[in-house]
Amino acid sequence: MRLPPTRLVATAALVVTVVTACNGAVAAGPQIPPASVSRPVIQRTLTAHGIELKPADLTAPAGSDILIAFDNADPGVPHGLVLYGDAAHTITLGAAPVVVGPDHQVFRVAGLALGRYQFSCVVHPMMVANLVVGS
Ligand SMILES: [Cu+2]
Repeated sequence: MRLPPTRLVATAALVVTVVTACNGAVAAGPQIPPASVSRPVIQRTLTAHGIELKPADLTAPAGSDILIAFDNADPGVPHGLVLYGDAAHTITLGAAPVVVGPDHQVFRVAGLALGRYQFSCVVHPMMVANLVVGS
């Protein structure tokens, strides 16, 4: 089949646009560290129960990868956990998708610098917990 010249140009422009969009999405997406990176790995657990995150405060050493185990213990209630890097909740460091409890998920956060970080539920923003990364 032979496309008329105008149709061919439109098709080529569409392909270029899609490729550009894909490249932009990859560059802006979260950087997943390769499995071969030899940082220490620790695990912390957060539970959603009674529309609260427990415990309210977690600690972790700087530079360790953290496996966040998120336990949604509220039957029939959707929760989605996000770890933010700033108080305004504009920097997302890791997240578990929204799921209806009871459910259990694990996500990995790459080594963090010293500081204070905050967990929150995307469905219930008043559900918060702190992560204090120390030395
Ligand atoms: Cu929630």
